[in-house]
Amino acid sequence: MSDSKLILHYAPRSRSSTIRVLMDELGMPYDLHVLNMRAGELKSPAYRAINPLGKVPALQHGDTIVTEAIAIALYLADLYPQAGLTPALTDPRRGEYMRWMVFYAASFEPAVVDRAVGNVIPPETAPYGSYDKVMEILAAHLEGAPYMLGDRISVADIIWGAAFRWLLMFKLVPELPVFTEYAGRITSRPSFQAVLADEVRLDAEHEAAAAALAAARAG
Ligand SMILES: N[C@@H](CCC(=O)N[C@@H](CS)C(=O)NCC(=O)O)C(=O)O
Repeated sequence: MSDSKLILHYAPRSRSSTIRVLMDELGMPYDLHVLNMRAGELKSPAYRAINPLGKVPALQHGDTIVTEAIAIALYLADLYPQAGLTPALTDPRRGEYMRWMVFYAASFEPAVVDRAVGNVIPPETAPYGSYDKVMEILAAHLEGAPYMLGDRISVADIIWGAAFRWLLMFKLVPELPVFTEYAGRITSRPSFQAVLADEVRLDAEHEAAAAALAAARAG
């Protein structure tokens, strides 16, 4: 493993929160570069040089920059297998792990976003088939076991647990007991609770800073 420093480019209450929790769960040392999304810091030229999309998360590891939450999660999981949350290449669960990590980014998120904005795409064209089918598959899968890969928690659960918590709040996934119980099981962990508590403080600071900036610009 490279011993270069890890820097997480992060803004509270975003996909980068999940990566912050994951890094804490993996027990890795890292620096947090906190950006104020409310004040437009993600769109600064300096940050766009790191992620041209102007979005978080982004990870810097020495000279390597990784963007996309799922790519970052896979990268970190393999850097810190000693945490016991990463199915190894030889683990029989590895295929299923890869499947659910990629399903998250390639099928689940697009299905949820299309639903949220009212995009109706024929199932033969949509990469995810249909929103209802995606939810049906996930509900059936989680009915069978407490975690995505069975009886043991893995990196996949940090991703999925955080997503269900967030999307249940915004009513973007069906309020089924299987989803609420799963989200509660994962996000009641101390790692999530610590980050969520810190984000209340950070977000209030960011809101005040953004308001002060707007007032200064107006007057
Ligand atoms: N596909 C990206 C999506 C990242 C993303 O949409 N991040 C949001 C926060 S959850 C963001 O940075 N939004 C700020 C903006 O677009 O101005 C990923 O998975 O990392």
